[in-house]
Formats: sequence, structure tokens, C-alpha cells
Amino acid sequence: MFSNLTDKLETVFKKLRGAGMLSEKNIKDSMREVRQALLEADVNYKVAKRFVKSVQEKAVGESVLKSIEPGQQVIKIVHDELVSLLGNKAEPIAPIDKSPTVYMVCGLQGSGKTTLCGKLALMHRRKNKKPLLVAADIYRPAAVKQLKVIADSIAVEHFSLEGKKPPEICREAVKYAEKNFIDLVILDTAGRLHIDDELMTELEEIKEQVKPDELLLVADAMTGQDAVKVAEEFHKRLNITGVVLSKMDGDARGGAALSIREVTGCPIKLASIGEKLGDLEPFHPDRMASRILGMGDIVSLVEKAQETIDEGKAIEMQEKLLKAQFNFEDFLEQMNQIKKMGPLDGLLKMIPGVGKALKGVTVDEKNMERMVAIIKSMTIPERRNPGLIDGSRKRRIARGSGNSVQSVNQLLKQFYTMQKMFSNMNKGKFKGLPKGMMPF
Ligand SMILES: Nc1nc2c(ncn2[C@@H]2O[C@H](COP(=O)(O)OP(=O)(O)OP(=O)(O)O)[C@@H](O)[C@H]2O)c(=O)[nH]1
Ligand SMILES: [Mg+2]
Repeated sequence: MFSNLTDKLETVFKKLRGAGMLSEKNIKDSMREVRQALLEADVNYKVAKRFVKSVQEKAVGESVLKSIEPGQQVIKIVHDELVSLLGNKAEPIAPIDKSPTVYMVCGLQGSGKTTLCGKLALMHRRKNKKPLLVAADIYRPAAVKQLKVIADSIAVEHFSLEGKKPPEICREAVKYAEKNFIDLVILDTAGRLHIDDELMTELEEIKEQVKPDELLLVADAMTGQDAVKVAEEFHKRLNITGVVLSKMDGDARGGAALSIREVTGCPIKLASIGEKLGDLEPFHPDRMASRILGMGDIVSLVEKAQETIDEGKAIEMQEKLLKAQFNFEDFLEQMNQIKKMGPLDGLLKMIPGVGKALKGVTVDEKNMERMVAIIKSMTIPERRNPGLIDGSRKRRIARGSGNSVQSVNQLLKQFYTMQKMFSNMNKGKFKGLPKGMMPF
């Protein structure tokens, strides 16, 4: 997402930065290009027009034009306007401060409601809260089962009632939650292909019955301006408290993300960035703006690492590395930790400047997979003491993991090099990581 827009804006900015002196005309020309780039990204035309006008007004001021680096200043103005377009500050979802707190999730068919319910449940379970997933979609035949499968997969409780209408199911679910020390009730409502009166009436009724603390609309970012229209309609009828943009990992052009807040006035609270239940992020306007402008998003990257990597294990690993005592079991653990963080190229792109450099490069995750397969074919004693691995063991490991003996040799070589390197490091002779020695 946003990659085309980012490219286009980078080209405009390059010109701006290159020009030592800026005139009103320079800026006007650049702003025309910015407006074009926004429209091509499917940003609502009124929003694009207002955006450019506002940047222009601020940019032609004397203090900018006469400054030492006017180009840089204009870029900062664009950045700040983008942040404001996206909603200024991050708006967190309602805190879990009563028992139970209720989140109601609504949206059109296939927008990602059920998935989001699972993601919210997992997010709060990880914070030691007790969620309850409520099946309030009784119309699509497999919907109740789908939610149950999700609930089971993350060991969260599930609630459904046969033969009852959604408003009653939701009311009963809240009663059940009150009696069973549930912290958070998450209502998964039904979707429709289009907004219709029947659906809206039912959602209004649920809202009336349970008085949710948070009424989230899931808007599919892939549908561009349609998502914005849908959000407007839902907001008019239901007074939603927040928007969740789903499928932000797709190749949508970004128009929905950039227009929805401005058009509806409703904050974007979360971004759904994949099909897996861990793929949910708080929405931060400033970080998103930096990402759009190709400045990277180092803060989210660090947060992601902190969330998924077990700190205790990381410290333990560091100690082992320094003593050069690590073995293949540690190696495997390390790979797992990295894998938990998600696709590597996605992560690397968040580092400032790396996005562009990585264009067209795919991180060799196959190589990582191969290493993991080889290590998994080793016996525990072999993993703990790689010195045991002789010729015949190598052949067995290669056969077991579906690799060549060469690949096994290569992995062992990498392992010994790393061990030596860390041992040297400990002795103060560290010279940096040899190129190609790490699998990524
Ligand atoms: N790539 C990607 N896929 C997603 C995301 N969120 C949901 N999906 C996928 O979108 C499809 C629909 O998701 P659901 O959660 O079932 O959508 P829903 O709104 O509950 O659908 P209905 O109950 O039929 O109205 C599924 O295949 C999900 O895996 C996301 O953030 N990224
Ligand atoms: Mg659903």
C-alpha cells in the first residue's frame, strides 16, 4: 500500500530539495504534482484539493521561502498536513475498565469483521484479559462455526444461542459475561453486500440493547472510495466510535486511509494488516504519514519486536552468544522469534530509507526455512553438541530434511563461523559480521 504515492511524492520532493531557492511558482507547480499523486492514489478529490490548498498557504509564507532549506521546510509542512489529515494523534480503543466492557464490530460483508473480532480477542488475551467472542451473525450458514474455530485457536471463550435473534443473543452474552468474570465482550455482527435498512435497524437494536463502549466499523481499505462512502453511511445511522481499516497489507492505493477520517470525522483507531490473528496495529497518524513519505516507521518496528520477542529469552540468548555457548537449539529458538515478527521484507521496509533500497529484493526466507528444516532433522544431542555430527550423521540429516549434504555442511560452517566470531567478540576482537553469514 502507498508505494506508488510514496514514489510520486519522493520525486516531487527531490525537485524541491534540489532547488536552492524556492519561489511561489516552484511551490505551486510542486503542489499541482502532489494533488495529482493524491488523486491517483484514489484520495477523495475534495480532500486532495483542501490538502494542497492548505499546504500551499503555509508554504509560500516568507519564513519558509527565505529559510536556509526551503525544500525541507515544505516537506515538513506536507508531513504535518498529512498527520492532520489522518487525525493528528492516535486514538486508542476504549479501555477495559468495567466488567464487562463491550466492543461491537460491524461492517459490510467480507470486510474482515470476524477476523477483527479474533484479533481483538487475542490482543486483550495477551494482556491477561478474559474476552468472550459472541456470534451475532446468524444469517451466513458457516459464520457461527467460523467464529468458534477462531475462538478455539486462541483459547478464548465463545458464545452463541440457537434460534434467537442477534439483539437477544448480544443481550444474553452480556448477562453471561457479568456472571462469569469476562472482561471484554466482542460482538461479531452480520454483514451485507450493501447497506440496507434491515441490517441497519438490527444493528441499531443491538446498540440500543447492549450500549457498547466501542462501536467499530471495519472498512476494507482495498475498496478505496467505496469504503469511505460506507463509513459515512454507517456513521450517520449508528454514530460509530471508531474505524478499523482492514486489508492494509493489500495493494490498495491508499485513498481510503487518506480520506476516511476527513470525510467522516470519525477516528481511525486500528489497522488490520494481514490474515493472521496477530496482524493488528494501533493506527498512528504521524507514523503513517512518515511511512507514506518514505521516511520509514522505526517506532512501530521496535514496538513489534518488543511485543513478539520474549525479553527474557533475548537476554538469555545474548549471554549465551557472548560466552559463545549457543547451540543449534538456541539457533532454532532465534529463528522462531524472528518468524513470529512476520514477513521480513515487510519489517525491513519500516526502516527509514530501506524501503526504496529494497525495491524488487526479496528476503531469502526460503533459506531460513531450509536451515530450520535441517536443524529439526538433528537429534537433540546433535543440536546441543554439533561436534557430534560426523559424515554418516550428516547424510542422515540431509536425507531427513530433504536437503543435500552440501547444505548441511554449509549450515555447520555458518554455525562455527558465528561461534568463532562471538568468541572473538568476547575477547574484544570483534570485526563485524562477515557478509552472507546470516541467513537474512
Ligand atoms: N490480507 C488480509 N486479509 C484479511 C484481513 N482481514 C480479513 N481478511 C480476509 O478477508 C476475508 C473475509 O474476512 P472475514 O473476517 O470473514 O470477514 P467478515 O466481515 O466477517 O465477512 P462476513 O461475515 O461474510 O460478512 C477472509 O478471507 C480473511 O482472511 C487483512 O487485514 N488482510
Ligand atoms: Mg463474519
